[in-house]
Amino acid sequence: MKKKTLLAGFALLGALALTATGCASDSDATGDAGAGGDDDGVVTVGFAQTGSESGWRSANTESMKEAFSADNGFELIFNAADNDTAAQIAAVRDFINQGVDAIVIAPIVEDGWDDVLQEAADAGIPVVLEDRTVSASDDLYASWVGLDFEKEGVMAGEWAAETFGDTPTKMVVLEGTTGSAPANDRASGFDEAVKDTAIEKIDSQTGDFTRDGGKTVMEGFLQKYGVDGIDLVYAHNDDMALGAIEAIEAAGAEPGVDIQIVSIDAVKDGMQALVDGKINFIVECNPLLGDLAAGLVLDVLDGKEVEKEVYVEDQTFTQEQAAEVIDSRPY
Ligand code: GYE
Repeated sequence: MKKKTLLAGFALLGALALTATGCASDSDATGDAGAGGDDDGVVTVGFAQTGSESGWRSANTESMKEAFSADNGFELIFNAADNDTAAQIAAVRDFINQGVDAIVIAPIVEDGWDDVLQEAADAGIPVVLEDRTVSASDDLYASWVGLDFEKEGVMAGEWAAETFGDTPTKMVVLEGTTGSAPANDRASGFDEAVKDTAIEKIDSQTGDFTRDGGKTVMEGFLQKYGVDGIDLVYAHNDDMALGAIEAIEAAGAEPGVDIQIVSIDAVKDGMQALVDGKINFIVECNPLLGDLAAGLVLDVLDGKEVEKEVYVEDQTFTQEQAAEVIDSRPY
C-alpha cells in the first residue's frame, strides 16, 4: 500500500485551503457542477464526527467546519454521534439516502464498517476517512488522513523508558474509547517501547477519552493502590490526564511529582498542565485535518488519483519545550 507522510505545516495547510477555494470557484465561474457538485457548483458533504469528547475533538470539528465552509464551495451536513457507534453508522446511511456528493467519517471504532461502506460504494458516493482508521478493506473508501497512533504510543513509551528505565515503576493506564484505533494503537506502541524496562502495568481501564472518565477511573486506581502504589500514569489523551490530575490532587498528592503523567494530544489545557509541571511529557496529535480532508474530497470528486493513506507528522514536548511554544499554538 502506498504511504505518504505530510508535514502539517501552516504553509501546507494554507496551500490546500487555496486548492479547495480554487476548485470551488472554478465551478462557480463556469456554472458547471465541477467536482461532483450540483448545478450551482456547491459540493454537498456529509461529515460523521465521533462526538465532542475532548479538546482535540473540538479543535478537529472547528478545522473541518472551516475547511468545508460555504466560502470554500461546500455545503456541510454535520453529525456528531456522541460516541455512539450505531448512531454514527445511522448518520452515514442517512447521508447516503440524501444523495450527498461525498461522505467524510471520523470512525468511533475500527470494526463494523463493512456494510455501510459497501452501501456508499454501491450508491457511487466516495468516502474519505479522517482521524481514526477502520478494519474494513481499503477498497471501500477513497482515502484516509490522520495521525500515526502507533508511533504516538511508541514516542510516549520511549519517554517513559528513558525516564524510568531500570527503576521499578508501577504504571496505570487510562485508555481511550474501547475498540477505537487510537486506543488500540497507542496501547500497543507504548507496550512495545517499554517491554525491556522495569515499568510494570498494574492496571488499565477505559476513560473514554473524556476528562470525567479519566477522573473517575483514576479515583478508582487511587482507592485500590493508594498514592504510594502508583508511580506513573499513561493517559491516551490529555483530557483523561487532566481528569487524573484532579483525582490525584483530591487524594492529597502532587501530580507530575508524586505521580508522573505522560499523555497524548498537546491541546491547550494539556500544554498548560505540562508548563505547570502537572504533566511530565506530551506527544502531539495534530487535530487540524480539515484542509487536507477537503482537498482529498475535491480531488476524489475530480477523478484524480489520491494517496490511500495521508499521514500528518506529530512532535513531542517536554515541560521546557511546552513553555516555549504554548503561546504560539493554534489549538
Ligand atoms: O487523541 C482524543 C480524541 O481520535 C486522535 O480522539 C483522536 C483522539 C484524540 O477524543 O483526544
